[in-house]
Amino acid sequence: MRIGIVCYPTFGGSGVLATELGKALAQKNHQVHFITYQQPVRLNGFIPNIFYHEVQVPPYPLFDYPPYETALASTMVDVIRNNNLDLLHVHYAIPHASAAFVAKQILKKENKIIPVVTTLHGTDITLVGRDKMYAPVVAFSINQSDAITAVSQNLRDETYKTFKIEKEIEVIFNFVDVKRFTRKPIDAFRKVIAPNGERILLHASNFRKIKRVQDVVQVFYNVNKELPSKLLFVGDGPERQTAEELSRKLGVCDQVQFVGKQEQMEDILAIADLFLLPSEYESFGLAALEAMAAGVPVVSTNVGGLSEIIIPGVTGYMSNVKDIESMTNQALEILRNDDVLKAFKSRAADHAKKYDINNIVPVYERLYERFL
Ligand code: GMT
Repeated sequence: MRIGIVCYPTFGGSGVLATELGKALAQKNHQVHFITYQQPVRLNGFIPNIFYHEVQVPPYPLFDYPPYETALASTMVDVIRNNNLDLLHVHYAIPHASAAFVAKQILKKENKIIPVVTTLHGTDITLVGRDKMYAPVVAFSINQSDAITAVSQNLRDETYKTFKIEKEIEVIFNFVDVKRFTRKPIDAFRKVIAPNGERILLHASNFRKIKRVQDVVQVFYNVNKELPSKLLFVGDGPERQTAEELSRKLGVCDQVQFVGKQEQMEDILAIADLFLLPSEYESFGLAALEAMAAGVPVVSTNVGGLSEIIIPGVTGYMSNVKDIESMTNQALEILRNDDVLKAFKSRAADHAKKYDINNIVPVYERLYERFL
């Protein structure tokens, strides 16, 4: 098949998932055309069967707000026409689903029917999408999609609660390439981060408010009082300063390292002992799944779809949002004893196999085939 994939090209989970899906489809001999405003971060090097089309928004002095959605819809039309695409798969509803609707209408006039699959990822429904400045267009364009998928049951339920959706929303869980994340730790790297064999705690995200990075620092501060440990922050975003200031205020800044945006997550996760994810909401928590695939147990909040991937007491633990004490106790329980930690690590890695790329990508392929 010839498939167009539209997504955010950044480090966010929706873009990562869309890129990994495109790469997996290309390996299975589908022709995949990415349509984004930048080269997606996980799309590096030359990959056969993959094409990249950049959306450019020509500037004009009149535009205080450059019309990205118009440029995106026009690029979609151009790519679909010139490459005879069979299907368009858009990830994250805003503004991709409405741009796809416009492109579809234009092509219909030329007798070209292009089915549109929209995958909902989370905040496109639960946070941004429900804002009244976006909601009518989001609801309309989701309903106009030929198929709608959500990355967890929780997100499907939230979508039905938030909008009047007239179609079935299919749940297709996010996935991880287990083989890629099954890595031996690089000893020299571990030594640089934790020279005296300290436990390594890790948080990776886009540092938005919803991630509650201040709770990561608080939990680490408590753990660090009891156990020699280090904290690695991977990623970047608006709350980085908050995390940095708090770790300075609590006197743990020497034990905390900000390593910025990283592509080689598998190498970083390989040296970690515990992943902290105290978010206010996660539709799924792809970062937590990648951690588990690398054999890293997760201590998180019990929000959104996290309970669909974390088994409490087996692959990690979950607590109420802001419950620092509970998250601290859970972290300590996992980290205190070598054997307990080893058991959590091995069960986390085992459980992640359920979401392996080889199990989930065929589900998307079967969905696409329905439109052939
Ligand atoms: O974080 C966001 O605002 C959007 C989005 C993204 O691009 O990272 O994240 C969502 O999609 C991921 C992939 O499906 C999920 O794993 C994340 O849980 C979800 N984020 C939220 O729901 C906050």
